[in-house]
Amino acid sequence: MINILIFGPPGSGKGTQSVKLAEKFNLVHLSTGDMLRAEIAGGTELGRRMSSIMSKGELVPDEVVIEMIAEKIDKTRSAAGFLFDGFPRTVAQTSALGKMLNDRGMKIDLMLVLEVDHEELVSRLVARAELSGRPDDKDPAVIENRIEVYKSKTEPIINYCREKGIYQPVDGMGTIEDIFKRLSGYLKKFI
Ligand code: B4P
Repeated sequence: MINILIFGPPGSGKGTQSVKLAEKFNLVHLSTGDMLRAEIAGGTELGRRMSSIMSKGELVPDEVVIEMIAEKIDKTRSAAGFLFDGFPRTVAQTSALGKMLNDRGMKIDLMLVLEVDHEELVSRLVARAELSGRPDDKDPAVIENRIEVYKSKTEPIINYCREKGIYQPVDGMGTIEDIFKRLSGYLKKFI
């Protein structure tokens, strides 16, 4: 079993690359962003509560995403491995994931961090707003806030993973296929 974190600021290509990597390496793709958007689309009580937080570009409470992930892991224990996309996003989520995996005899093997220029992030998200209609992509101020939230709350996780020896920065600039080849190269070393 191999467990991978795919990491990077909003618009860095986490979701885009995760779909491709999960298919190629037969991993279960767990995206907390997708799970939360499914709650909103389904009109659930949780979705209604999370929608206003997400549309401002803020992070939803740690306990909400931790519970979602734990449920998914337990439903798919026979998987060849998990690809965590957009989770963890805070130091508290990272500790919770470490404990969750440890309790189940699993661990994080690799953290892939996509590195992308600021202007490129903004331009990708603005372009996606046209197609996706995502409220958090529509407003440039919300995009900037998401990038700020990434820097203040999510980036500190990198130090934790560096200390564990699982940190791998990856150039996230270029075409989707070029970046996919780079990421695949790192995964192949584990599979
Ligand atoms: P996410 O769904 O994780 O979304 P994201 O950070 O915006 O990145 P995403 O993965 O979707 O985009 P990608 O870079 O692939 O989070 C959304 C919100 O949910 C958060 O702001 C937060 O409120 C909440 N949330 C989620 N997880 C949470 C957690 N754990 N804790 C608390 N809150 C949480 O792609 C962006 C665009 O770029 C796409 O249109 C894509 O086609 C394009 N693109 C990708 N690669 C490209 C390339 N190489 N060249 C050109 N375009 C490219």
